[in-house]
Amino acid sequence: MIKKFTLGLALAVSAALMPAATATAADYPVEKVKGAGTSACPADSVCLYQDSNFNLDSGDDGAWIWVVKGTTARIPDGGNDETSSVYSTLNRGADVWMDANYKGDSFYVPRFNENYASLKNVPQGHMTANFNDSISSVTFDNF
Ligand SMILES: [Ca+2]
Repeated sequence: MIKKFTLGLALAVSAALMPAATATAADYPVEKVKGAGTSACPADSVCLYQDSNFNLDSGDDGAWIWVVKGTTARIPDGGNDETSSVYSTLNRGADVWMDANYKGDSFYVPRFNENYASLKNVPQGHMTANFNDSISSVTFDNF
């Protein structure tokens, strides 16, 4: 009885892990969707919004969200240097970088934090930096 339960649990765990393994296998695990608001950001993702205020002011045609599912050396699909707001649903930290390959200035994006509705004055120590239309790569922290 216990053995059967353990096997069932092991199968359930491996099934739950499979989508993540598939997504991180891609070179650029990024999905491009249209949407607005932090609720449009899927679970376990860093969402790079084309416009400020999480695309909420973007008009009838909407705007793009690049949904980042893993560490990405260069945002694909027209998303390079396009981000104007950022939101994360990850259960770990992430950093967004100005240059490709995790170079240049960066900042840390905590989970469920709405402080980055605009990227024009991101705190950098005692200064601020303008990250608007600049983000080129994303790193996910290890657990
Ligand atoms: Ca850049």
